[in-house]
Amino acid sequence: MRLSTFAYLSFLGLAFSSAVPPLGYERRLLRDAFDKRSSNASSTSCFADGAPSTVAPKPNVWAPLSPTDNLAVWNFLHDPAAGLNLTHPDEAVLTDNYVFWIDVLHTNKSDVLPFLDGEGPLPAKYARAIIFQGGKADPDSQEYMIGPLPVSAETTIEKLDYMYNGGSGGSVPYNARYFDGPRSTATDPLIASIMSNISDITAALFQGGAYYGAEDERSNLSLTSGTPLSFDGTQAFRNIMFRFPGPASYMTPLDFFLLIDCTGTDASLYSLKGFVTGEKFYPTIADLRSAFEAGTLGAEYDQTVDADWALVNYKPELGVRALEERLAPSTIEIGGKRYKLDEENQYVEYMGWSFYISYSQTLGFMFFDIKFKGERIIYELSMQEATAQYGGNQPKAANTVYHDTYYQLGTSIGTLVEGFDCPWGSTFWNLTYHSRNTTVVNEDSLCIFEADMNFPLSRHRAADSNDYGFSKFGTVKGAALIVRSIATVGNYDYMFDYSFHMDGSLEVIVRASGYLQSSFYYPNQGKWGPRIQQATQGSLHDHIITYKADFDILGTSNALQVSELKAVNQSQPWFPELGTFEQMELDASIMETEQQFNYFPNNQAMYVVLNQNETNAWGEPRGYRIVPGRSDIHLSILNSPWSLKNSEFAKSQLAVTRQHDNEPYANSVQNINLPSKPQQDFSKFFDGESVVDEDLVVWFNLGMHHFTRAEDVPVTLYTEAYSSIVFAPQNFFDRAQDGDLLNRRWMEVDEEGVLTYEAYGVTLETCDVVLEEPAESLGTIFDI
Ligand SMILES: *[C@@H]1O[C@H](CO)[C@@H](O)[C@H](O)[C@H]1NC(C)=O
Ligand SMILES: *[C@@H]1O[C@H](CO)[C@@H](O)[C@H](O)[C@H]1NC(C)=O
Ligand SMILES: *[C@@H]1O[C@H](CO)[C@@H](O)[C@H](O)[C@H]1NC(C)=O
Ligand SMILES: *[C@@H]1O[C@H](CO)[C@@H](O)[C@H](O)[C@H]1NC(C)=O
Ligand SMILES: *[C@@H]1O[C@H](CO)[C@@H](O)[C@H](O)[C@H]1NC(C)=O
Ligand SMILES: *[C@@H]1O[C@H](CO)[C@@H](O)[C@H](O)[C@H]1NC(C)=O
Ligand SMILES: *[C@@H]1O[C@H](CO)[C@@H](O)[C@H](O)[C@H]1NC(C)=O
Ligand SMILES: *[C@@H]1O[C@H](CO)[C@@H](O)[C@H](O)[C@H]1NC(C)=O
Ligand SMILES: *[C@@H]1O[C@H](CO)[C@@H](O)[C@H](O)[C@H]1NC(C)=O
Ligand SMILES: [Cu+2]
Repeated sequence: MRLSTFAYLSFLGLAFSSAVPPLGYERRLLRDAFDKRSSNASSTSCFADGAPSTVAPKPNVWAPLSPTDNLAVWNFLHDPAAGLNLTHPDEAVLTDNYVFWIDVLHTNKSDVLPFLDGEGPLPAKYARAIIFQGGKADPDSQEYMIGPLPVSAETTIEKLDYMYNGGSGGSVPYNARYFDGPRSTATDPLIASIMSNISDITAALFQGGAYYGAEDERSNLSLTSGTPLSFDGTQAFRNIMFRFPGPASYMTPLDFFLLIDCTGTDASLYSLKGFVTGEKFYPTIADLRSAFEAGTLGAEYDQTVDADWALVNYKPELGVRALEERLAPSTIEIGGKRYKLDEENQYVEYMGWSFYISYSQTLGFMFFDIKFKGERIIYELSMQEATAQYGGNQPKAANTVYHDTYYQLGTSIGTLVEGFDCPWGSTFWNLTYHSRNTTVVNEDSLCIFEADMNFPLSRHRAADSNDYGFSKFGTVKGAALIVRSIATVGNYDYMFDYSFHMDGSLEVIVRASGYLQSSFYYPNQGKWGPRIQQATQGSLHDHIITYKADFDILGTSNALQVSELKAVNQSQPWFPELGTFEQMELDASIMETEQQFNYFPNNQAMYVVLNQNETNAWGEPRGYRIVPGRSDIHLSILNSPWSLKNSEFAKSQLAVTRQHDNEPYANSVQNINLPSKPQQDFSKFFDGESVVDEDLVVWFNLGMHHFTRAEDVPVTLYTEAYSSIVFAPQNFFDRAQDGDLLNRRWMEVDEEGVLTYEAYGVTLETCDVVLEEPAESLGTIFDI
């Protein structure tokens, strides 16, 4: 469509700049020259306007805590009357009690449904708080629930034990609790003393690099140790790897590891366990020194001190690509926004879809009450955990398993760059979370936009025996609403997309970019990944992103149907010459009990969540299919001591459970340091309960086996590191939900060759730029 393309471009030039909403500070920093161009051209373009507003049918009962409630809870906890004997975190040492964080507590579904669907009361709001209790005789971390909110005479502080099945409720042993500032500070004197003692050795091995302590200006090595740092909470250790510091320190690891024991709250008892370098273990300083003096230490390659190669900036040395100085194509909501928002209630309506968005500091954005054309499909859709497990013949990679909720993944969701992270003109929402008694705003951290799918939703050109090639020709526009956020948790930038398609299907996508957690490169270590730079190995690892989909297909009475495609030998009397012959048939059954399971080999089974009591016009039960997308994997290793019982949710592609108020989450946020004695053991959800005609929850995993490569430098690419799944109507309707869309073209050619072309009033000129679509152009488009 040559003419239309021309119209589109002039349209851009005319009206682009007025699409920009008021800017905040960080956004202003991020804005680039293109975006700054601010003409005063008439702002009459359709897409310049924000989304029309709507009013949510009910208030958002899943909303995060308000700043007022957070402050009130903070003050309530710190009131001496609460009896918690809390110290301010800034002043706290290991043997004090202090607040780790406060967040909203999941609202029980059994309280929400009567409110949402009937005249039930507004569910009470509760906060949850994790308090480190180093001041106790048996120090631990204890989680509390505080409510109802707002704080009043009725508000109480109770131990939050009910949702943990590990046996100790909301209590986590001191050794396994989050490794925060005070714990890190407590280990530094030991590390500094050991590393000062051997500074001549590290300087000789690592280009003058030495470590004298976190606050010592002479230190020019940085250190890192990950998780788990305990197996069952009776011990704590740090397997420390040294690196060259800087913005890309993840990419400049050194071949030097210090292993220490840091059990308990008495730092004077912390001790050296040994050193590792050159794949050898040295239990004492003396052992290390004698190896050094014997000249046996040292690596073949030097790590790069200047890691400019690891920055995501322009690298002219890669060459010039013709025409690359031109602006790249963009998705633009050219006809004006086609979704409605209730920002106060974080509620969205789009093309038949409606849903609420919520947010938690650990899980990030969550979706509730997802309906299509007024019928509920999913009660809750939320990311539950982002796990990564590494492999390598050295202590750091072998020891590393991450649960990113431990690091409060939700608070790592940051500002998005318009035009790059999300299309120009997207709706941006701020993210608000609380830190102690204050409220932090991460500006423009959620974006909402409708995107051209760049392929039609459906089409058919009915071949005919006339002379014109076709007689009837229909094609329907493909578009989807995408809700996106990006969490940068340490090294990785996880991009979370939820795509609401026109036909009632819903796609969940996760992508990963950012730095590899790399290792020092030794020759002949290909088993754990390739050499990707002078002295850097891309460490092999798995990413497993666990999600919860609490389906409510037309109510809570649902079942999971498994339709296996089977090859069977049959005979058919009209093919006597074949005798028995093989063909395929469907073997459908209903899954009886809760279980973890994997997709069939060759994807030879279909999974459908359906309501056996609700049928479509054809008498078929109405349901939604779970369609595997790209890279729907589970963890490669199932019996690692580092992820033994605290990562069970990562070990199957799918799972189905009965919904229970006391099983809201797949994982607990401090489970990572308890692999052999978990606070929450997902596998205990599977206790033989029936999932037939029950309220069921589907847990699914996306992820990537990260086969690292030189192209992970400087950072991993979103093109390759992505995984997806689709939930698609399966006999939910009586026909495809594309008939009611006006964004389509319909053409008919009669016997005389006269073309009728129907655009249903939807053309490019719905914006200012009026441009006739001249009839003669059709000839060139359709070659008739
Ligand atoms: C836009 O208009 C305002 C008010 O007339 C003026 O102050 C401003 O300089 C104009 N901006 C540009 C980029 O022309
Ligand atoms: C309160 O905690 C402090 C440590 O922060 C401790 O020294 C003190 O004994 C505690 N008081 C009570 C009454 O438990
Ligand atoms: C360094 O470590 C060795 C071996 O443990 C010890 O004998 C020596 O006293 C230490 N030196 C210093 C300065 O701490
Ligand atoms: C570390 O600091 C020392 C002393 O300033 C210097 O000689 C050496 O080059 C530095 N090494 C690195 C890797 O930064
Ligand atoms: C986002 O936060 C900034 C800074 O606090 C504020 O100016 C802006 O109005 C907020 N945006 C929205 C949509 O609330
Ligand atoms: C938050 O706590 C700090 C330190 O205790 C205090 O200075 C500040 O006034 C508090 N802010 C509010 C809003 O209460
Ligand atoms: C069908 O019969 C053939 C011949 O006996 C056999 O080789 C094949 O495995 C059978 N297929 C199935 C699905 O049983
Ligand atoms: C489904 O319908 C049957 C027959 O009407 C009824 O007996 C049964 O209780 C219904 N089941 C559910 C879960 O509603
Ligand atoms: C939520 O349900 C659990 C399990 O039934 C219960 O223990 C808990 O008290 C409920 N929470 C609220 C806020 O009512
Ligand atoms: Cu990776």
